[in-house]
Amino acid sequence: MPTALITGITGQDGTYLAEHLLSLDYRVHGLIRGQANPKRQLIETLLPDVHIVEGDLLDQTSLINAIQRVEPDEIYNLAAVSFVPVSWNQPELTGEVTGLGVLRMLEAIRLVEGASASRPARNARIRFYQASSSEMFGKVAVTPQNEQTPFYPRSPYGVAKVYGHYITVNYRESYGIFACSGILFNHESPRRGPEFVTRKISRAAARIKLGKQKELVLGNLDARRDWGFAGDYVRAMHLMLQQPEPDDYVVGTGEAHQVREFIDLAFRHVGLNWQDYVRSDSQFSRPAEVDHLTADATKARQKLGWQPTVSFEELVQMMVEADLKAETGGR
Ligand code: NDP
Ligand code: GDR
Repeated sequence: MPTALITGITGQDGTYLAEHLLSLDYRVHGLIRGQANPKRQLIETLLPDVHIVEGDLLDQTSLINAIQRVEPDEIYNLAAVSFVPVSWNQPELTGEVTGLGVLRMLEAIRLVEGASASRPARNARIRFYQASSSEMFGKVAVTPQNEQTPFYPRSPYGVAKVYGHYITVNYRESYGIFACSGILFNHESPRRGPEFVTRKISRAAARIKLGKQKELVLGNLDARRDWGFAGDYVRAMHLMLQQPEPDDYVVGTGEAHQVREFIDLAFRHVGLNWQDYVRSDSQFSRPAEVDHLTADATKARQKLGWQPTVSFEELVQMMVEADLKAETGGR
């Protein structure tokens, strides 16, 4: 039975990945931080088969301890300060967790596997996945973006992810660690945090329909993103670690849509005209915006055999339906 350790188990991707690995008969451990993390109970209820291990990406020793205790075959590093606007308010924390946290995880693997500059980890057992991001492309040089596209991050979050990406590549090349980086484009689900734009919209559409909310205030409605379903993307993470050689892969649908298209579909799904309820306010605008992201996932399709199964329209409907159910006490 293979064993996996997932950091960021309490996040959107952590729960989907844990479910996927459990369905493949993995023994799954999830790293949870904090003395009394309020999301711990959520994991114990939603994923009773996941074993909880305590640790924090800010604490090197806790990561070494976690690896020594769990003895994982695969580590998925999903933990991060992941909300882009927060990264301007807390840039140092973002750098520490989202950037240096990756180094701490890799150092923990290097130390446990006994690799050094003079002795690469030749019989390395642990396979490592780093959650890189399309935010690294930022002010894009070309469209669509693939593994060769240069990075131009536009936020402290994006800059921290670039560090995490290259330190992963560097530990692979320096120490022979089986380390992969998945450059994933935006992926959403009913479990998406309510601060992200898709969930903010699906939740508002449901609540406005039910008379619980009057309006929805957003920032830039012109931004374009390549949005897919999170449940599809965790399959790609797992596939990357099953390949004969470690490598980096872009994962996305190849289709970009404007924020206003997401709004239009969500409100139409509940029979409302969005122009009557939505307005834009600069309080939700960003100091430097990423205008347009589109994935070229040819390599993931060809080498991993990966493809998305949920269309943009189906994703919007899934999220609005889930929020309607949640708001009427169905979840
Ligand atoms: P979430 O924001 O839902 O989850 C982030 C997770 O990180 C939470 O479990 C959080 O735990 C944990 N975390 C934060 N700080 C620490 C810390 N110091 N030590 C340990 N754990 C910590 O993110 P997603 O699930 O959406 O994304 C997963 C990863 O993929 C992230 O790295 C994100 O940046 C990246 N990514 C996401 C994309 C997306 O569209 N969803 C696209 C590309 C990349 P807690 O509950 O304790 O706060
Ligand atoms: P993003 O996701 O920044 O792409 O990062 P988010 O949903 O926050 O923003 C997407 C786009 O929508 C615009 N927008 C708004 N965004 C939010 N959150 N709230 C609003 O009110 C609003 N109005 C307009 C934004 O300006 C932006 O252009 C996500 C995260 O999951 C990252 O961790 C991950 O790396 C990337 O996706 C890929």
